[in-house]
This record gives sequence, C-alpha cells and structure tokens, in this order.
Amino acid sequence: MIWAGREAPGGDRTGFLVEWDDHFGDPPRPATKAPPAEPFTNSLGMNFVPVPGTQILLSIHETRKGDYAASARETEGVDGSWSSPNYQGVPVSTVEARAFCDWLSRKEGRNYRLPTDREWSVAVGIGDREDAEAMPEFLHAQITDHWPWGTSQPVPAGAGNYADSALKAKLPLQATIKDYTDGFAVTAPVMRFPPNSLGLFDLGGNMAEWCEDGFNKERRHRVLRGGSWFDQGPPYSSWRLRDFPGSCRFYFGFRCAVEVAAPGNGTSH
Ligand SMILES: [Ca+2]
Repeated sequence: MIWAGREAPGGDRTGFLVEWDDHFGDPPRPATKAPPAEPFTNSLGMNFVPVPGTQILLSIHETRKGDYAASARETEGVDGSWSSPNYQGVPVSTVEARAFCDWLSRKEGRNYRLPTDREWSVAVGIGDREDAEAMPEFLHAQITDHWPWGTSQPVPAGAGNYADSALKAKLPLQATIKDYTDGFAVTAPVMRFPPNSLGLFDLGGNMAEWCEDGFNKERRHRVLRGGSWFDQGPPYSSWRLRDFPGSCRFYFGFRCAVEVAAPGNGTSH
C-alpha cells in the first residue's frame, strides 16, 4: 500500500466525530480585515483569486507543505505524518485542514475556511449547471461531459497529475489511465500543470480537496472534489469523493478560501 488511513487525533473516532460536529456548526468569525474581491497574497505567500458569483477568494494552489509547516510549528499536538518525504502535498483530514484555516484566521484576522461544495463547482466551471440548493449526494457524477480541463476526451496531455504511467511503473497492479503520462507517480509540486480560466491550478488531480460540506444530510461523510494522482477515471468535474472528517489518505489535501469584504466595506489588508 502506498497510502495509509489514520485515525483522527484524540482517540476514539466516533467520539471525535461528535465533538467535531459540534464545532462544525460554529457561526463564522467576524471578518475584521477581509480583502476586497481582487487577487490577494497573504502573509504565507499563498495566492488567491476571485471566484465570480461567490463571496470568496480561492487559493490558486493546493495548500503546500511550507504553508502548513507554519501552523504545525505553532500548534501543539499536530500529527507529523503530513510531512512524509514521499509526498509533495499535505495529506490531512478535514479536521486538520479546518484547524489550519482557523489558525490562519486568527493570525491574520480574516475568515479563512475550506470552500463549500457549491463554491468548488463554480470554480471548476459547472456552477451554472447544478442546483445551488441540492446536497452533494444528488449532484455527484450528474454532469458527465465536463472535466477540470474542459470537455475534450480522452484526457489531453499535460491536463494534470492523475494516475499515469509513472504510477504504473511504481505500482504495476494499479489501474491507470491508458497512454497517459504526466511524470508524477504520486503528488506533484503545485502549479506544474496549466491553470483554468480563473487562474486556479490543479483543480483536477494531484490532491483530492476537502470541502466544508457534508455529503448528505446525515453529515457522517464530508466531500472532497477534483480527484487525485490516484484516480484513473479521471473523474468528472461533478465527481465527489466522500470520507469521514477524521480520515486522512495520502491523496487527500485541501485548498483554502478567504471570505471577501462586502461591497462598499473597504478594509485594510
Ligand atoms: Ca501522475
């Protein structure tokens, strides 16, 4: 096995889920220094761009080890498995991803969080084709003619880091995309493949990205979008993965969103 699940920190998984669910319902923190809706670079050098039709800026890249290290140094009890030298990305659970966003929010006085499933759909270009009120469960794999790189098939060369011949060479029994080579067996450094029209890199492939939402009303599972280096599909833009919030696999990562200032509410940054 080249990936490994691990239990949520703090012991019993079920108990932890209950505790986390309580936290999940917290109201948003007040945005004291929300940036305007224009490209923005934060204190860690993370770059954000607007996602038209939403009230967020979205990081153009998945969260990098260098970004995460800053919070890990200052946070007690962080599980060190995110720093595995075998992977370029930051494999974390959604609990840990949210903790990073909370840390960054406290550090900068801005409202950082994971994108919602809806915001992720808008970012990838299918927002106008989905019911904005529907749960991810009912949107999963419903649009079958759109991928993060567009609509062409088969997957064009250089589209992203998916399960390719490099992974096949490492794991001969692993299912991979036929005749596709991106050169990375596992995670790649961010921004090695072309961005989409909004300037967002690696929405498809590399790390599957946690979103805020529960997969359905039961909320036992959270949503991940975009597929990963482990996917041979590769998945449609409408594809959703789901897993427990405390689950961590080495193809799970995240991308940060920051809430923007309301129009006319100019704030410093
Ligand atoms: Ca690959």
